[in-house]
Amino acid sequence: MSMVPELLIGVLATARLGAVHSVIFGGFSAKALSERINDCDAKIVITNDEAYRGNKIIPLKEITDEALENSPNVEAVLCLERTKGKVSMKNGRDFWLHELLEKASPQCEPEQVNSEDPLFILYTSGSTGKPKGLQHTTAGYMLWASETYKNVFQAQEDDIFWCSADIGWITGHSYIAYGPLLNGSTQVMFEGVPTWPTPARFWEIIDKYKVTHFYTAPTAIRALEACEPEFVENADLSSLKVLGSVGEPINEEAWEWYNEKVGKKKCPIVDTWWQTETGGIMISTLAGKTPVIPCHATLPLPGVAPILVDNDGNEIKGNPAEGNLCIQRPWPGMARTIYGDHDRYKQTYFSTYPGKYFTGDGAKRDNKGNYRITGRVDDVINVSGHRIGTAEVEDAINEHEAIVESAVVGVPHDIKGESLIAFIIPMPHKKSEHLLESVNTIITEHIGAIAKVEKVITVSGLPKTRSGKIMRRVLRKISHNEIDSLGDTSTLLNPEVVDEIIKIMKE
Ligand code: 7RM
Repeated sequence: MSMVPELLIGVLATARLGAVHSVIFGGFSAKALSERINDCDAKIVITNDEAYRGNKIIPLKEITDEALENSPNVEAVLCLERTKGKVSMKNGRDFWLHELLEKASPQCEPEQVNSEDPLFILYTSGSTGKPKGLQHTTAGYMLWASETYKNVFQAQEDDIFWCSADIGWITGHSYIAYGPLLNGSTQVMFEGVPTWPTPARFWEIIDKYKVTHFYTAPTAIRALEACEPEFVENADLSSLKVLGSVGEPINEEAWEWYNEKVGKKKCPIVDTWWQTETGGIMISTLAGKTPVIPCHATLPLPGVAPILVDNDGNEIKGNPAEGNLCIQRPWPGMARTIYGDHDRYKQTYFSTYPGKYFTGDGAKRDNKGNYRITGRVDDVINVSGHRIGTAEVEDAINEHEAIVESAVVGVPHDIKGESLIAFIIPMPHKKSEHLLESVNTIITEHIGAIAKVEKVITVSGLPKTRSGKIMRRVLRKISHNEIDSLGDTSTLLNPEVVDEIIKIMKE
């Protein structure tokens, strides 16, 4: 569904029934939707006829219909009438929500469940393989969403909270659906995009509803910073008390702009570091209670035990320090498993540094113990605050009839933070015109438009280890123009391709 009230109601209603929800972002393709439905054994799908997204219409029911061709176990589809666009309804399977509601009883006793019973499954990308369905529990997750909301944002009785995330991501789960509501907060829910109909949209909403707490992502801040200053200057933003940032490291320029133009230098900025896996915020300033340091998440929340380790897993003691960010002890909100694959859960999070939860992020710690997250140290790329696994994108590209093999890396991007570029080996004798376009068509079909690549670079070989693994590190360094620090490439299976790729990139 799009960000309509019925989405939030659907989430809470599912929990009330003691059932498990899995919200899937409306930007995913039919194939991605079907894979997730099948992986979590979903029985009922709730969707819109269509969704409005800026000036576009997204045919959600049509995408669902296509997905269900490969998801035979779904028993019912509930469809919200949103645009009144034309859709086809399958007899016995598809139901209009408004018709069901006419006959439904207004009474529904909440089902009692155990604290460790699953509340939801949410899919996220990792460095290898297919997206993982992270399973969160009823009591632990809700406790963590609720307490972190209260402590970090410090919203009071009459405050108005607005988190601009989509409920299709964990930020929307924890800081729209659960955290604020568990605390009785009043909040704004927004169905739209920041730049439509004009880039004043966010600021007008803050002005109109007298928003006091605003929580968004650096990518949105950068996109709006790049627009004419009148858009932000013409709105009355004096209601704001606290600003939040989430999803990716915030760069200094964006931080300063957010602080000056939006917060008028009077609103603490809480830079909140956390993950789908952690359920809620782990490292952050507590608004008005602990110090703000530009671009720093600062200190762990009570009960959170971060630790930095080197690549061999040794703890880096003392300050300042830099290393791989791990968490030493469990916390109530942590995901309990990857649905259907507990071994993968252990392998992904607890095997790199035995006995510790590995976040996949790198971090620095200053003299006073404040953390600054530097970004992913694995093959996950953060595009506009969305986690994209290189393996997933490569799998899609490799389906291209004119491509033998591919490797995807992230490169810095002014607005998105990072964008994707693909190195590809073309199939001999196949015509490969309009490669960028056709590669992006395949990616859009397999995953969704959020995973599109910015560039396709044709090479004759990809740097590989002797065991056949693609050395994305080498490609990353070349595309970041860090050729001097490539490290030893002589142990590669095919060191000669490195020079070739450097030459192509220079051209
Ligand atoms: C909440 C969310 C998680 C990844 C995480 C980081 C990055 C998130 C920050 C951040 C620097 C932050 N969940 N990340 N917050 N990096 N500073 N304040 O985004 O599962 O979708 O992504 O996002 O790399 O591992 S997520």
